[in-house]
Order: sequence, then C-alpha cells, then structure tokens
Amino acid sequence: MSLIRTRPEEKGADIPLRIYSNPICPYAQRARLIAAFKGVKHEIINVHLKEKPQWYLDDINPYGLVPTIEHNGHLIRESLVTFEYIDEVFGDSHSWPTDPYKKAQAKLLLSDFGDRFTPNYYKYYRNAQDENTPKLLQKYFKSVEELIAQNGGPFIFGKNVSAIDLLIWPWFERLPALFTHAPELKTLYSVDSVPLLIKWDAAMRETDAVKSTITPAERMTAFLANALSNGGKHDYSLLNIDGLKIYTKETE
Ligand SMILES: N[C@@H](CCC(=O)N[C@@H](CS)C(=O)NCC(=O)O)C(=O)O
Repeated sequence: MSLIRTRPEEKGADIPLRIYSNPICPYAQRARLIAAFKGVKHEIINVHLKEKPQWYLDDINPYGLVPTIEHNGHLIRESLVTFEYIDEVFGDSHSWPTDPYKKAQAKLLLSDFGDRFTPNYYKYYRNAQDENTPKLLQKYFKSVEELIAQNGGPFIFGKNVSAIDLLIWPWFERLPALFTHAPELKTLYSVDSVPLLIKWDAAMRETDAVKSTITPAERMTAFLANALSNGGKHDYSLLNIDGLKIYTKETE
C-alpha cells in the first residue's frame, strides 16, 4: 500500500469515468458496482477518509465524502445520485425494473434501507444499540426475503441483478465484519431465518460486479477491529490489497 500526497494527473481520454472512492466505504462501492455492472471503463482514486487531501475538499467535494464521480468535466457526489447517473449515461438499458409497481417496490426497499436499516446497522459501531435494534434489522431482512420469494430469486426481482440488489449489497458484504462485533445478530441472518436472502448473498458473490469490487471479509474485519480499538484510526495496510494507493493529506 502506498500513501500519495499529490493530486492525481488528469485522466486519459480513453477512460471516461473517474470514481473517488475508498475500499472500506459501502457508499462508494455503490458507484463502483454500477460502473462494473455496466462494464464502464473507469479509474478509481482512493481518498484517505481521516486525512483528506486539501485538493479533494477544495476542488472535488466540499463535504469531503466519497463517492464523487467525474465525467465529461462534471463532478457528481452522493452515492445514489452517482449510481443513477452512471446507470443512465452508460449502456442501453437501465437497471431499475421497468414495471412501475416493481420499481415502486424497489424504491420502497431503498427508502426503508436508508431510514430503517443503516441507522440501526451503524448503532452497533457506536455501541448505541438497544433491544429494538436487532428487531428492526430483522424486519428489513424479512422484507427483502419476501420480495425474493415473490419474484422467484435468486435476485430480488428474479433471475437478473437489478439496481436495488447493487444499492444495498455493500452493507450485506460487510455483515461478517459486523457479526464479529455483534455476534448476537448472526442467527437473524441465517439459513433458518432468511433462507432466500442467504441464497441471494451467495448469488451476489458470484456476480462479476461484486467479484471486482469486494473487499475480503477477514481484511475488513481486521481493519474495523483496529479502528474501533484505536479511536477510529484508519490503517489501510490492514486491508492487504495489492497495489492499493491512498491519496492523503499533502503535509503530515
Ligand atoms: N450520503 C453520502 C454518504 C457517504 C459517506 O458517508 N461516505 C463516508 C465513507 S463511507 C465518508 O466519505 N466519510 C468521510 C467523512 O465523514 O468525513 C452518500 O450516499 O454518498
């Protein structure tokens, strides 16, 4: 792994898309997933999330968050916005279901994800969970299970991956890391409790989009365990990713 302190060169014309990202970030993975799913040639610039380069804050994203994407001279931030932009601009078909009712169901799953799933998921990392937290996570698991059942699986809307599979996947990919921190959740995400969701998890891991963006669970676990015991410090070398470059603060 190398830390780089200068701004990256402008991208070559043969690479239409740049994604500012970080391998631990599930939001940034949304942009990487849709780019991979659509087969869009892109380059990834990883930004240190704790020691952000000043040029990133000044010129790329005033809030300092990843993802941001760069395309045709436009800078676009916020994971859902970047996802939908890439989905619309590249390829002939969009990844949301075309049937309006199915699309509404997908959007509802996404809305509940942001309102009910992720707030409870992150409570475990702040030690802010209470007796309702696992129940709310379980409710979400069950609602995905139900949609998979309605549509025949293995993906949420049937045989093909669609937008909602990709948009929620990064947090599911990171569940094994959460379970080492909150082992009591494991039984909620099991074959006995949500068999179709567990099959979905396995099917997602077989897709090219996931294979090309995944950060191995044991490395993510090591990274998060270290961050939790070191006051949030980020040691990206624990991810053990070959050739990983992280753009960081210009000065120590
Ligand atoms: N609402 C944003 C959230 C993105 C986000 O929280 N990214 C985190 C990393 S996972 C980040 O950039 N953190 C840096 C910081 O909080 O300063 C989105 O959907 O893109």
